[in-house]
Amino acid sequence: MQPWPITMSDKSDDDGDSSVLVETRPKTKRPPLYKVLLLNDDYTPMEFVVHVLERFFGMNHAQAFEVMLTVHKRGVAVVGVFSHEIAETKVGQVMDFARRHQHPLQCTMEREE
Ligand code: TYC
Repeated sequence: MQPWPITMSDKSDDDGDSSVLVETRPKTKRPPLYKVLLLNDDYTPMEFVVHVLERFFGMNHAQAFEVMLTVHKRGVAVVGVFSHEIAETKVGQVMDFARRHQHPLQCTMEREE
């Protein structure tokens, strides 16, 4: 009859080593993230940019207005950080929406270091 709980001395692996459960370095790396950048231009209306930021980047009106002004003043701003696939989708959505409305608004992505 076995007593409970089973102790190490019951197990066949009790060979005296002291680091059986040491974890090794994981060989999986986190996937890189990508910054989505919005660029300033002289023609796209401010309200259109605010709408883009609300529609595609989930910002409220105040946040969107502030980010739009940052791009307007500084020339460029990061409007979000995403996986490669999501970043590509956002860039595509913005570029397509701007083109359909005949605005020269530019949106790009850049790998985050
Ligand atoms: N500079 C534009 C204007 O004065 C506004 C603007 C802001 C355009 C941000 C693009 O990404 C942009 N109408």
